[in-house]
Amino acid sequence: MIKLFQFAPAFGLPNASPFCMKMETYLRMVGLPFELVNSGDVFKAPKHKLPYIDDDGVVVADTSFIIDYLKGRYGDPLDATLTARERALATAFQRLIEENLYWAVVHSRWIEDAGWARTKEAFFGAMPPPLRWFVPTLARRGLRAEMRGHGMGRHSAAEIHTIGRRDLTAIADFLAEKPFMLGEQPTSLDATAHAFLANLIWAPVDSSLQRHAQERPTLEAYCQRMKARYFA
Ligand SMILES: N[C@@H](CCC(=O)N[C@@H](CS)C(=O)NCC(=O)O)C(=O)O
Repeated sequence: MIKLFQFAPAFGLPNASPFCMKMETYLRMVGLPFELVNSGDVFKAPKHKLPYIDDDGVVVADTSFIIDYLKGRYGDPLDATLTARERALATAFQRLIEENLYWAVVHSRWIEDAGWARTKEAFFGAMPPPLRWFVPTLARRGLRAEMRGHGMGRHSAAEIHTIGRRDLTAIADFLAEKPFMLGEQPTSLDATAHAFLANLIWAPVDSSLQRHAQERPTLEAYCQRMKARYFA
């Protein structure tokens, strides 16, 4: 049985970590049986990030490598028939969402004061003192350093909003009226798109990015479609 090690759910979502939610979405999409382990323990994770899986002793970290592993071991019902052009588009949108938009969302949750108040309460509210007094500050400092290392953290808040809104516009324009990102049938790109968009649109964190996404009804309709199909 596949064990999926992730953070505990928060914000009323399957997971407030878009990467953890992506992994659960993918497992549901391909219909593989799995068990959720809400350990939240990044120190036990091979790359000190969540999620990772343990598949009867085979431990794999990073959602892309996990999906590669699952495709190799259990087959590839979602992406096997994609053309080279569709694969290229999927890779490009995956990078846009996971490597760029993600950091703009991190900024809205961890750096902007209003978002930080919600994040702190949701992620650390149940933590006992004295941990609750210093762990949130250390975690926020760590995220600030990561954002700076990535480069997103070197921009002003207004510039980060511009970057994030541009990504969301690109996703909305590309999705347009299609039911799924690449057309009539769902693919693994939809695990990424759904997890990251739901984490933006449905998390109780008001931000310029959230409003921009909510103003594009096709994005919410898409999330509702994915939720009804895979999380009913
Ligand atoms: N590329 C990784 C990214 C995973 C990731 O960034 N996970 C975040 C949560 S959304 C994490 O574990 N952060 C903990 C930390 O940075 O200490 C993947 O695809 O799995």
